[in-house]
Amino acid sequence: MIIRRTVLLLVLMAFFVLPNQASAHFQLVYTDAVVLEKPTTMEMRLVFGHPLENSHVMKMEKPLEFYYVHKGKKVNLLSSLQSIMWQGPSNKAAAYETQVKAKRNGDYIFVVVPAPYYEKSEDIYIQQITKSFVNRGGFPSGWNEPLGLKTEIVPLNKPTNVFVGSTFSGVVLSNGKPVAEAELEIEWINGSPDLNKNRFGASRVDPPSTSIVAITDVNGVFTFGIPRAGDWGFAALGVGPDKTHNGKELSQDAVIWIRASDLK
Ligand SMILES: [Cu+2]
Repeated sequence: MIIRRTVLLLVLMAFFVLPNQASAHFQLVYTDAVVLEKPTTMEMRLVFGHPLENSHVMKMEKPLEFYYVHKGKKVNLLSSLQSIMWQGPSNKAAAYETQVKAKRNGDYIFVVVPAPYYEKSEDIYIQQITKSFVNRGGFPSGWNEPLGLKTEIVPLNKPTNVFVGSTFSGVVLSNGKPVAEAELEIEWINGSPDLNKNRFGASRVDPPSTSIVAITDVNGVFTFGIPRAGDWGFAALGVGPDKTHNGKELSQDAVIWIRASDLK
């Protein structure tokens, strides 16, 4: 009887829990403060994980590209990356760190082009071309401009200064063209990143039972109402022009991170 109940429970779990889990992959380009007043050396981390579910972290290979764009000028950061191990709630995985000086006013737009990651459970490669933003001095300088990436999300609201209760909109581009009906997964960093210990903290909320999804309109635009302060990530799935890698399907995704705060 107990065995039967256990089997039934496992079947139910497989049916109801596994397919519904809100566990989208997200490439993180993370730093603690995204609005800087003084010249600052930023601690940056590149981590590949499931931020809302706050479950296992995935192994990153050395990225193909990592740089920032400041007032139209590209500053290569690839050679500054150092390998680290990042601790998730259930495992550790290879990640990267670096320190970046922000001396001048304006927007620092970070871009990582990761090496494609082989996801066994889906038998596909995933490559999340990811943008995140830091502003110094309150002077905007290009956060709303496309960077000419294979695929990217261009923000329509200032990504370093989004308030809880307002909305965030963006345009999904592939080869510079808006993508209609693109599906986006939306997540919030549930376990606060601890950059001293290179780990995610404990989950602060129970993740929703299914993923949060938005679809772009005919102009490639999506909008999401921000319910909580912190880091929100948007991943447009499979929108990039590259469709295969090593003879297998490639999901080339565009990811953007924004920082939301409470209006006090
Ligand atoms: Cu994963």
